[in-house]
Amino acid sequence: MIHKIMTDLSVYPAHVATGNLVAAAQSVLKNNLLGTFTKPAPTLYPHQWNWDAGFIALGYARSDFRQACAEMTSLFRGQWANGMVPQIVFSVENVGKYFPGYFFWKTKGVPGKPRNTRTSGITMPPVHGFILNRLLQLAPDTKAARPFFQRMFERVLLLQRYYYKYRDPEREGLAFICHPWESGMDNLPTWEEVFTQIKFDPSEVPPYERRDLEHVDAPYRPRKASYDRYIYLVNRLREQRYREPDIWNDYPFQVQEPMFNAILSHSNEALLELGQWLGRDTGQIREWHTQTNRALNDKLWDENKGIYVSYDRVHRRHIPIVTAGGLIPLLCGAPTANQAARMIALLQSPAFAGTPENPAWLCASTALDEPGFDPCRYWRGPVWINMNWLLFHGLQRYGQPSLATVLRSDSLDLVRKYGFWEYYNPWKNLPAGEVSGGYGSNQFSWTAALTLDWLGA
Ligand code: 2M8
Repeated sequence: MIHKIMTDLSVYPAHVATGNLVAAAQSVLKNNLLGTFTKPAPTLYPHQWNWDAGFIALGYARSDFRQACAEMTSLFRGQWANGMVPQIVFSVENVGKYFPGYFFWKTKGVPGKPRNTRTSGITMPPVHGFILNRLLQLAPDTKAARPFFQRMFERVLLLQRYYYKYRDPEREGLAFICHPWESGMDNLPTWEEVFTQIKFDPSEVPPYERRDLEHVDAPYRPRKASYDRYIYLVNRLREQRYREPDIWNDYPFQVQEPMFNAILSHSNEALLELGQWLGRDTGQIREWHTQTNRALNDKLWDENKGIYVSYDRVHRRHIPIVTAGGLIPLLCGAPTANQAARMIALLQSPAFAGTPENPAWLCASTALDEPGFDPCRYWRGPVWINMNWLLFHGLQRYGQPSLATVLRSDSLDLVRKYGFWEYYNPWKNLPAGEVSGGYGSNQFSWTAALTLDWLGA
């Protein structure tokens, strides 16, 4: 199958020679730079995205620290008064090039949205705390950068507080997401399972026109049925003017997902360190961290599967689907030694590693043996470099340097073999006729940025 985006190959070679990896990765970022921030991809994603901005900042940290800071500052221009940092901060010059664009979200005039910045109305995994901490470790001059860290500390603290105040109504220590797009892993089979419980009339889906399929062929992107549901949910949110917390009394998609909460928790840990460096009181942050780690174990651990799974709080049930997100709590220190051993065994089992006859690159986004697995379709199975980066750090934390090295070397091998794609086929032996194992958008920013971070460049 040929993907349309491969027309870009005249401009960007797909195969990257090993020696040129750093230069090639830097040129991906340079080509995607749009004024003050870097867009995730040349044409598919022409605005600034929330967690992308964090990963992208790491790609600049060693070579252009000023730009690394600019990525964060630009994203937080979009922060709402309640602390929420939106999924997208729209660039005025790319109006109409992405769906759903600013006007579809109808956030204009919503109380608390910054007046001069165009944003969507939902959020994304809060990576910013630990990104900030890593930037501090890489800062060429911490004294000169202190005002930046002081400013950002306040902003990120406000963001963390937002989750505990508005997305954790029962004060459990777990934040819920209100849309698959908030997870960042938009098309997991997990969300299909939640959708089976949500009934609506087709007339409740406003008319819309997808733009993603102009850039990537349909088998690599979500199906129409999923998009209808994404848009149905956006419509519910915009009809209620994003009015938190009341809006949640009657809203059908509220899921506590393990990766999202592990990221929230790990950002708390990072803020603890930053707060101490800045001489701030960190008592509240410590409490959040303890509470979230405990709740991850009490509520989202699946003893049967040996991994963390999501909980649908509206329909009051767990969704025992095995995804890479279920392994990410290694990052925040939640798992006990026994839980970590179970997850590590699962990661090395056929569920993720494949078999000697049919080996897989680590780590498939949805486990290879899940009924909803698809090696080509967005988030249904492909390997994502940001997930591998998060897992790499989790494995290091749990004293697994050799397995962590596999995550890193598989990622770099995929980049060398195919180029800086958005996602990759997890099978090492591609089916006959498959011309490339790289899918979605080529010249993808976080793939380049995290390659740079791994290469220490
Ligand atoms: C993808 O999501 C956007 C919606 O937010 C889309 O498909 O249009 C996801 O992979 C998400 O995690 C990512 O942040 C975004 C931009 O790279 O693209």
